[in-house]
Amino acid sequence: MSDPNSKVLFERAQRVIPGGVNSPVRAFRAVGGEPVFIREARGPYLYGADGTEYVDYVGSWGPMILGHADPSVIQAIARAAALGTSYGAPTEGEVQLAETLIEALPSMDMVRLVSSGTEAVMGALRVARGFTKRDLIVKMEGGFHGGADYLLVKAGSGLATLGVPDSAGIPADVARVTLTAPYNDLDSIKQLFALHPGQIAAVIVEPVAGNMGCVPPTEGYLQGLRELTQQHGALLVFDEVMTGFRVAYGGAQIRYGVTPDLTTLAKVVGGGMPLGAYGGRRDIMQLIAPLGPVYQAGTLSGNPVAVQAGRETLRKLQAPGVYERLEEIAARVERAFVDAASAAKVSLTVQRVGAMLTPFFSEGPVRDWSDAARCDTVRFGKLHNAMLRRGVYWPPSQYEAGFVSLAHDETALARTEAALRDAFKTL
Ligand code: KE4
Repeated sequence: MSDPNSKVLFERAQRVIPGGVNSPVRAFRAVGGEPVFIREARGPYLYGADGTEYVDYVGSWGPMILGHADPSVIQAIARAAALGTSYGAPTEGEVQLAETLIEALPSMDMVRLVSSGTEAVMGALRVARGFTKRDLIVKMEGGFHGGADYLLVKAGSGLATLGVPDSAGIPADVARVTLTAPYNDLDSIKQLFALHPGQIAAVIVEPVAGNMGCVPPTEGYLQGLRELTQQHGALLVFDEVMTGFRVAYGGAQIRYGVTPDLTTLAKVVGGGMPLGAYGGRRDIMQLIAPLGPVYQAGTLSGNPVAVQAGRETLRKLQAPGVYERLEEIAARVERAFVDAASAAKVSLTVQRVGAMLTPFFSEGPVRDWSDAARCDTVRFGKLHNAMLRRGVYWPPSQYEAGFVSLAHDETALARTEAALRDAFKTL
């Protein structure tokens, strides 16, 4: 640990917060060492407690697609906050954000704003069960959809990172209603429908998996899920919490041209403030209280400050050329990994979709969780530490995606390339 201030803060934190962090993956357990405490961030940079500058590729796990402390987003937040931080009553901003989301996503006729991706997923799956009057949910091994009990089954992200795919504290009866299948495997979905005829309410999928590292859908996979769910009267739920406005303006349903029945969003749409959303077909969404019998509520749902952060973020993402620029930046980071690994004769597989990517210490392509689980996570940890020591802050887990932002400029990218060239030599 090079940052003494972080060391002191971490010791204090561990006395009062489990593991010293408010979300497990931040603890650096998978990569060794101790977490860097962050004092501030600007553009592509994070600044550690001791002032050390890092080129940031975590981006708060996805939201910071414009870069940190974007001036106009900060201004939107300040302006909104000066008018009061929360009313518990409807506001014009919520309507405007809802209209923007509906315009951007083909799947959305109506949308409900909440405060996190977890809440968005819980709402979407509850209305899917209410609509179909069925109980079973299908998720993919290595898929992560937030903290709802029944979804912490063979889950990715922090659970995969810690090697505990199933969380403790989940009653067997709850886990029983969740079926799992390998990602990118349509036959297994066909089998589940055959085994549980008329009982599956929904299939939820990350249309580009990000929580086992970045794993793209194979050709025809998403369309296959669309057809199978339609055929069996189940709903298709795209969890676009990570991919929404990240892999295209709108998300993976735009990039791959497959329209689900329901979509969940968070991260980018909140611009770094707590905001999530779920939405879809009108005939489904009309079941939600107060219109219908499916109950979902939230004190800070549609929070006026978060809404303005999200609105300003999406407004800036509508500018011409934004996604071409993100593609260029991310392709350059991908190239940097490939070139550094090749120069050091290290076998590496880099997988990228748009502005999200993962370097896998894997002999071949990573198509699903079983491939991802074979990666050399020890070597990944060594690379992470070597990059950190050279001022590049990469997500501290092999089973996470890295994110670029529009703020990653020539200086930040050149520093990244130099750091990677050096770091790979130490592996
Ligand atoms: P939140 O409740 O964390 O806002 O969203 C949960 C969620 C739902 N769906 C997908 C596809 C997600 O990736 C997430 C959360 N992502 C993780 C990182 N992979 C959040 C970071 C963390 O757990 O600290």
